Amino acid sequence: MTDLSRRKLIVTGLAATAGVAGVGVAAHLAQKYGLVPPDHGGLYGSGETLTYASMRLLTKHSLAREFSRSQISKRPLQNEVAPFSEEFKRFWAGKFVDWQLTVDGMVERPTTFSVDQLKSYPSQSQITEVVCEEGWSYIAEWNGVPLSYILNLVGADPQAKYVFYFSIEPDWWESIDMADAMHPQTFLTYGLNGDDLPVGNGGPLRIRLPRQLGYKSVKFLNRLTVTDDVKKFGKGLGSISPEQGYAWYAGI
Ligand SMILES: Nc1nc2c(c(=O)[nH]1)N[C@H]1C(S)=C(S)[C@@H](COP(=O)(O)O)O[C@H]1N2
Ligand SMILES: [Mo]
Repeated sequence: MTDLSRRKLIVTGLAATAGVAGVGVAAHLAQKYGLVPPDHGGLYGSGETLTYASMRLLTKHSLAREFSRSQISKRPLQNEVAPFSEEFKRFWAGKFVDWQLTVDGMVERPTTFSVDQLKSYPSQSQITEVVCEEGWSYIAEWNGVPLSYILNLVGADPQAKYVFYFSIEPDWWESIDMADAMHPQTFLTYGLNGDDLPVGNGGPLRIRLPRQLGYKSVKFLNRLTVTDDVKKFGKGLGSISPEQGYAWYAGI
């Protein structure tokens, strides 16, 4: 099932349960609590708003399922990526010692981190599932540092609404709200199943966001920006996904 049809089902189900008046109430609540996603296309009856708002109200503090070591998939799948740029190949040839993650925007101390610096912070692991909107999934152990740790380190403005994040691949950029950015399972990962994160899975650095579909877990991460202003990026829909027909909020 495509992400779109899945979303329609959720919305249809919600609307059926809530009734037409309920949809209006949900839309009202969404607006009141700032739960209107950047890619909403008009508030009333908007599938994006209902999905995001209802999931946020229900699941703000919920955890994605974690698995045991014995449930790790035999081979982590690697989705196809576009051909690597010359720039990326140079980083790769240098074993990524020069790779940098820049963190800027609404932060007290804009900072640039190397992968080794990120590795020097308290490392955590999670055994979670990557779920692609195309219908496949696998379970793996991810090593990294919680994004919340880095946001606290740079002094991210607690009032800011979003974290935008970018890959060295120009067509891969996303954003999440602060609830997901500070969520304990949102990691900057540099390790997979006990080894360095393979390039095929987004090495040297990738965000892992197990509560959303795979496409939100952007590979080859090189910049994070804390912001309130979604309009500054692309067409102002929160990420490149809505520009291509996928939802900005891809909760699972
Ligand atoms: N930079 C970048 N990040 C990306 C992608 C990509 O092509 N480029 N593919 C996304 C999609 S659609 C999925 S499902 C997951 C797949 O992760 P995997 O290759 O580790 O299985 O990565 C996501 N992150
Ligand atoms: Mo995907």
